Amino acid sequence: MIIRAWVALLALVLVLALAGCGSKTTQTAAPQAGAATNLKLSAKDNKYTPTILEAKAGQTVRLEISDIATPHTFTISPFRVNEAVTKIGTQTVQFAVPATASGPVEFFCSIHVGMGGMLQVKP
Ligand SMILES: [Cu+2]
Repeated sequence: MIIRAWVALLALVLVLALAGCGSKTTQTAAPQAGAATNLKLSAKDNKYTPTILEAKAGQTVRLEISDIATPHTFTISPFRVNEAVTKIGTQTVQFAVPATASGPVEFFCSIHVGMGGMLQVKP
C-alpha cells in the first residue's frame, strides 16, 4: 500500500515536470527572468529602430544605442526611465523592467516627436 502511494506520487511529480517543460515551446534562447539581456537600438535619422523591443518582467536590460549624432533621451515613463543619450556614436543605457510589468510599454525620445517604439514585456 505504501509502495503504491509512493509510485503514484512519483508519477504525479513526473507529470508535473513534463507539463512544465511542455509549456516552454519557444525556440529562441530567451534569457531567464531576472537575468540581464542585451538589446540594440539605432538612433539613425532621429528614429529609433527597431520599433519593437522585447524583454521579460524582472529583467535588467542593457540597451546599446548606436548611430547617435545629436542628443536624445531614452524614456519609458511607467518604469521611471529617462536617460540622456548624448554620447555621439554609441551609448549603453541600463534599466530594470519591473517584475510586475506586462504587455507593451512605450519607449521614446522626449526631444524628437515620433522617435520611439514599444517594449513588449513578456512574463
Ligand atoms: Cu531623439
